[in-house]
Amino acid sequence: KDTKQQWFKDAKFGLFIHWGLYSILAGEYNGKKTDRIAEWIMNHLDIPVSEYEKLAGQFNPVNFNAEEIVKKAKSWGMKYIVFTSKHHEGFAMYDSKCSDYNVVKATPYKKDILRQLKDACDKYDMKLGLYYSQAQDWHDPDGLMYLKDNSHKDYQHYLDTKVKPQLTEILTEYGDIALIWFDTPMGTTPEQSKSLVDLVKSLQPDCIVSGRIGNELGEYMTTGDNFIPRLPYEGDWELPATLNDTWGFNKDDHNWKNPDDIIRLLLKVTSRGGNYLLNIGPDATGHVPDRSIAILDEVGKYVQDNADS
Ligand code: JFZ
Repeated sequence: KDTKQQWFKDAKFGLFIHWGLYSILAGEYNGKKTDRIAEWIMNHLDIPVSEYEKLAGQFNPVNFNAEEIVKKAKSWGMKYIVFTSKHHEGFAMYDSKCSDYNVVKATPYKKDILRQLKDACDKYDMKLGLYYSQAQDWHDPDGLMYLKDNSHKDYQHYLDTKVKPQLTEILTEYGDIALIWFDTPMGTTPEQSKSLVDLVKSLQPDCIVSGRIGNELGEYMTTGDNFIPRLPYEGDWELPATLNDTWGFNKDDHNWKNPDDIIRLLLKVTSRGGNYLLNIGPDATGHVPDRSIAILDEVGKYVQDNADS
């Protein structure tokens, strides 16, 4: 019997962390605001790679405190954290040997965010999964970009020279990784998806692969924001959700959800066998928005008061 995924079935509640260079723009570039999710600003406002990559030179999140975040997640009753090791922007939040476009080599901060987070997770016995944007990469010339012409690109070349080497790094240099949260597969072929699954499994057999690997090769279904599958649903599933209307930090998004509504949804999700993965988006200094903490403190209090274990 396959029990490697038991922890996921039991988890119920997790913390998503969206963090990258987009947190510097915080929803605004050259006086223009994005009305969409803030981590997509490069795409939505058509910011050229040569301009966007300069943001790395400003990234200095001195307020980032991995232990604080992990301790908070623990206090909220969460059982796992999923962190954006590389989002669509293409920037690695860890010390990558195969792309200098990363937090250690390209920023004044120079420290490995993933390393700090993993150390803190290990210390407090928290599972860490990694979001990795396998298809979209707006920095690599051969990475895909949603709603743009990708026909001239050598996608396979990008998979071979960036995705596979980077997946190998995050799965060999940071200890146990609970899951890889792939996303937006776009035109990835079944063979290509399979080759990524095989790579993950060859390096860490117990690492779970998310549904957004594409081509129905994932080991659980991750739904759209606020979408709950109809019963009966047999497989494992997870609902990722934001606390306002963005994943990455947006200074102008104050449309925060009500803690009571979040608690209601948590009950609905868990009663149907799913996991609720709630997001925070730290700002460019590494600070987690106060409102996010306040909401989760309230939700967490409910969870702790009603914990069954
Ligand atoms: C994707 C990303 O593009 C986004 O930036 C964020 O990381 C989010 C968690 O995942 O966005 C999606 C992808 C698929 C759906 C919704 C949002 N979906 O299937 O409903």
